[in-house]
Parts: sequence; C-alpha cells; structure tokens
Amino acid sequence: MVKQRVFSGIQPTGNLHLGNYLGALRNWVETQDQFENYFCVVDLHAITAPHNPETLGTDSSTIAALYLASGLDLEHCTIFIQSHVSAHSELAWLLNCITPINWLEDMIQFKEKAIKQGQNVNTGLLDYPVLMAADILLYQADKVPVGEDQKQHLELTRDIAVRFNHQFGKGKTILKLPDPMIRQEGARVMSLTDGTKKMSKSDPSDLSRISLLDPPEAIKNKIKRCKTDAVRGMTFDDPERPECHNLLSLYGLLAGKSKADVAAECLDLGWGQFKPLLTEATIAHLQPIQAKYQEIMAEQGYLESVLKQGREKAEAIAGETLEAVKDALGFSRR
Ligand code: AQP
Repeated sequence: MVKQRVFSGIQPTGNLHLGNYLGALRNWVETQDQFENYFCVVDLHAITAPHNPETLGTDSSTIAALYLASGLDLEHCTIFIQSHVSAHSELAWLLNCITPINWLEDMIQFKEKAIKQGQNVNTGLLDYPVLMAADILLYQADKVPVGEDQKQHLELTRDIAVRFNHQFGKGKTILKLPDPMIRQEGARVMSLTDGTKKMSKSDPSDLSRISLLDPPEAIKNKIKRCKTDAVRGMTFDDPERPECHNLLSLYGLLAGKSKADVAAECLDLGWGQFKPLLTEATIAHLQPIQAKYQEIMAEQGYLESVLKQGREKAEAIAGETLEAVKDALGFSRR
C-alpha cells in the first residue's frame, strides 16, 4: 500500500525547546513508520526576523542533528535544509502572484510578530505563510503535523492550492490539498516565566524555555526559578493558574503519565515538592536525546551525508511539482 506523505519543518531561530519537541518533533517520531516523511529545517523562514548570519548555518545543522537524535529514522524520513532546495523560493514567488494580500494581513501570527518586531517588519514576515504553502505543496503532502498556532497557516495553504487549481488546473489537481495533523495533549507548551505565553525560541529570556540541549544544572535552575503561585496543591485546568496547568502537563508528557495519574499524584503537593519531580522527569527524558546528539556530531561527515541525500531526494519531488506549476502558468520550457 502506498503510504501517505507528511511534510513539516522547524525554523532555526535558536535552540529547540520542549515546545518544539512535544508540540512537533516527538509526534513526528511517533507516527513516522505510518507515512513517507519529509522533514525540513526551514532556514528561509528564519530570516523573516532579524537574524545572525554567523549562527544561521550552525543552528540549522544543530536542528537537523536534533531531528535524528530525537528518533527520526532515515528509513522513514527524508531530512534536509530548506534553502538547499531552490524550488521552495521559486514556488513561493509563483504563489505570491495568486495570493490576495488581505489573506496575509489576516494572519494572527503576522499581527503578533509585527507587534513584537516593531519598526523591523519586512515583507518576508507578511509573506511567510506563502513560503510555508510552497514548502508543503511542493511535496504534494497529504498531512502536515503542526501545533495549534500554525493551523491558520495550513488553512491558507489549502486556500492557495484551491485557488491555483481552480484558476490554472483546467480541471486537474496540480497542487494536492493537505490536512493538518494536530495532537491535543501537549499541543501548546507555555513559557516558564509566563503561563499565558507560548514557549518560544526567540523569547529574550532563556529562563522562559527548556532547550533540548540544556545540561541538567540549567534545567534544575530554570525549573527552580519558574513562575509559580501562592496556592497549595497542584491542579489542572484552573484559568487562574496557567503556570500550574502548564507544568503539570509537561510533567505528564515527559514522565509518560496520564492526566488522571498526574492529577492524583500531585493533588496534595506544594510547589516545593512538585518541582523536583518535574526536574527529574525532564532530565531523564532529555538525557538519551543529548547522548545521541553528541554521537551524531562526533561522527565526521555523517550529518553532511544525511543532508546531501535528503536534498537530492527532496529536489527530485519538488522539481516535478515546480515544473507542473510552471507549465500550468504558461511559462516556456527551458
Ligand atoms: N510552545 C510551543 N508549544 C507547542 N508547539 C510549539 N511549536 C513551537 N512552539 C511551540 C511547534 O514547533 C514547530 C516548529 O516551530 P517553528 O520553529 O517553525 O516556529 P514557531 O512556532 O514560531 O516556534 P518558536 O519556538 O516560537 O520560534 P520563534 O520564537 O522563532 O517564533 C511548529 O509545529 C510549532 O507549532
């Protein structure tokens, strides 16, 4: 039976954190054998915010290595860097020319990021969802695993595909409509310093997130200093206690315990008793990932060869879609 195709990516805007891992990466690993997977490091997206050219390349490699260290298996997955496959930029341009600008202005993430970036808003930030549409549509993906926050962008991707097929497809489906794959539990991991804000790579405070490569001491320190409240007893789902809900959810996900088990275990605990439990579960969960990461980085040439193979495979599929799109738009052939 032909497997459905999955595409997803993470941008190298800093270190991968528990949000990226629990909201995205871990889900990719869990379902990888059911699909034909394309997982990309979306570096072209990373320059829509001010970035550091000195670290962009190494951040991309680190993330690709963390994909592997977290358990992505090359038997099921193609792993590559977005900018290595030029079809992404090219299709984004072609789709720009059929995407109404007001569709982009309505995107919640654009509005939020534009406020955050103040004077520093470039056209790329507005155009980000079109590049994301190009990423997905190039691979004719059936499914796109994303966090809640990316759902709107996926709907836009579908709208762009519908519009393209309708205007230029002459009755044929040139761009396949993808479906989102959203996991409920752990879908949104919140900041350690503010339980109402999502954990984010670009948050100026390193104390707001736990990075996958944080050493045990740093993890201990961050959990020790995270925001708490004055209530005794740990409970889920209390809108007055977003930090408590977030940390209990994290504990359950990292320790592999159900919500009901965590609720029962932690009901009578104070913060001082709960924090060491969370610390221990976090360190234990990340330890094998960190060990595997060190192994991958120590093997001379290994990561480069994975990314080269990934690029070649990705280029073959992306190239076919790009040619079909250009034909439909009426470009002359080379
Ligand atoms: N806090 C989060 N909880 C759950 N999932 C999250 N994701 C990101 N943060 C959380 C999911 O990780 C995937 C990759 O995200 P991305 O790096 O491409 O963009 P992002 O969502 O903007 O991630 P960050 O960490 O917040 O980066 P910056 O700070 O650069 O904006 C996506 O599937 C996302 O849902």
